[in-house]
Amino acid sequence: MASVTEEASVQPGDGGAAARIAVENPATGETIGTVPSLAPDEIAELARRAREAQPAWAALSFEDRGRVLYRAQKWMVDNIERIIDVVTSESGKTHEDAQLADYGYTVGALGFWAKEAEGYLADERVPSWNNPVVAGKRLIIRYAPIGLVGVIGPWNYPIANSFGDCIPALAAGNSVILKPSEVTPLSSLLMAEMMHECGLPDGVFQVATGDGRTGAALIDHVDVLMFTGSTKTGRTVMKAAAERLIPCYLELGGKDPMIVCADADLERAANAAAFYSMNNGGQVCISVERVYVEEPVYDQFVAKVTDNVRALRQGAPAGIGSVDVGAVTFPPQIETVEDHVQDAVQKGARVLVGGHRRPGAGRFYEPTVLVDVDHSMKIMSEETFGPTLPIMKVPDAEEALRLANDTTYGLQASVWTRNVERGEALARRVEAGVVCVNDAQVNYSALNLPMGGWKSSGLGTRHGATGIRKYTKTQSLLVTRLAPKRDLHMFPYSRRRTKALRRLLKFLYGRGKRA
Ligand code: TXE
Repeated sequence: MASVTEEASVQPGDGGAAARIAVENPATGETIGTVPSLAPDEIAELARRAREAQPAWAALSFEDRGRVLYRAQKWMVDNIERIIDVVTSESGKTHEDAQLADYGYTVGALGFWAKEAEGYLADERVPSWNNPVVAGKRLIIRYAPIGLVGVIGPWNYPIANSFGDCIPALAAGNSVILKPSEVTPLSSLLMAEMMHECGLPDGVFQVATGDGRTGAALIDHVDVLMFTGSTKTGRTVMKAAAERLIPCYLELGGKDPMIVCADADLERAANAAAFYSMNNGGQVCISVERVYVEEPVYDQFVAKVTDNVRALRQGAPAGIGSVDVGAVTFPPQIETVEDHVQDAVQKGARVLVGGHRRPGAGRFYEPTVLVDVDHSMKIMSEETFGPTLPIMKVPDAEEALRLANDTTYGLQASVWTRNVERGEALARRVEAGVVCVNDAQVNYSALNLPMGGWKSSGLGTRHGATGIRKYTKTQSLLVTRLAPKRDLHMFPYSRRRTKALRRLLKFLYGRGKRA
């Protein structure tokens, strides 16, 4: 076990008076550490430090800030075992799941934002020819750091979905306070230790451990909020942000559909269905949550998926390559998974693989495949967020599309066909923020491709230009160099100048035929 244990102590503001939160290893049931639950006055103190530190950090060049991020990247490379140990031990996920996303995503993101932040945030010149009132003036868009960024994270990816969102905020010149999930706070504390060792000035990045009350207190102090979690809490968070009139970006739940057309590469589609529904124990906001298969290939697809899922090894991770599917990280989540499977079975679904909580130590739910499902069942309409794969037979892709869009969610989706033109055409009709053709989830690694939900799956995006500009204040500059003593539209109004202006407007906008 890594050294972020017992008394996780890199937390500033831990006055010791606050209640402590025990951190459990979900794969073994052991308590592996405790962290403080910060009270509102301690959050206020963190915010004060953050605001004190931010101007000097913002005054550095992109290159200088990038240097700290590059150092952190090297730190991650040098400390890979320790990082993966902390993530696996507090989440119960496999080494491979921790390596691919929490580690792999973040180590790449540090370099990406170090390199790209300047380009995304460079001053932009916009043309002034579109209105005579501003013609010839210099028009500039500037992206200034917003100040203090609050990030509230979930438990499913303790580094990627928490610290990962802090990186562009730091690159943009902000200070950041991260409130990790109370279920998995140790990874974020390790990231704070890393940033400190890599020379980030004190106060620029701080971790505020605690539960929802600590998160609510944080919203009272920040200038912008990035939240990842449930739709229910997302609504609460947005109300609090509205009270303060601060921008708020939300990445919430999903019920991502997979549409398998009859001409798909079935082998690849079946491998992908098993992997993208079960990786990270299915606890992925962009997990394949439901599948629609065109009738001619349904039986073949189900047989392949069933074989794949039956072969999965599950248990407490005991090193690299030891198991395929890990534990259920969040205690109440296993009740949700059980409830969804039982509800489906009661309404006529058949379980082909799994279908039970595993007895013994740790919190595990068997990788589960269900068929004969329909939209009256929770497993097809509510986020399950577990190792389940319900598969539904459809007459054609049009029906699949109708069912795919029959949801309040709209995070991601995938379409599988050898006819990529048709696949892309179908993808454009899916109501989701991201749609992959012959792929799933991997778009998250494309850091220059925005990712965010439609409908109840969220607001705003991470990644790409919008993923860093959301941590800035846009300032527009208009600079006039050469100008007459008095412009045509200024006082005093006169008949002659008004008529001249009117002729100009008619000349500019009144020519040409209209249909
Ligand atoms: O999320 P919450 P939970 C989904 C998944 C899961 C469900 C609930 O379906 O079953 O969400 O998970 C903090 N003000 N996802 O209960 O409550 C909280 O401390 C400010 C999808 O963990 O949304 C934690 O840090 N903050 C998701 C964070 O919000 C508050 C990943 C998320 O908690 C708060 C995980 C408040 N009032 C679960 N209340 C995804 N999109 O990837 C709580 N928090």
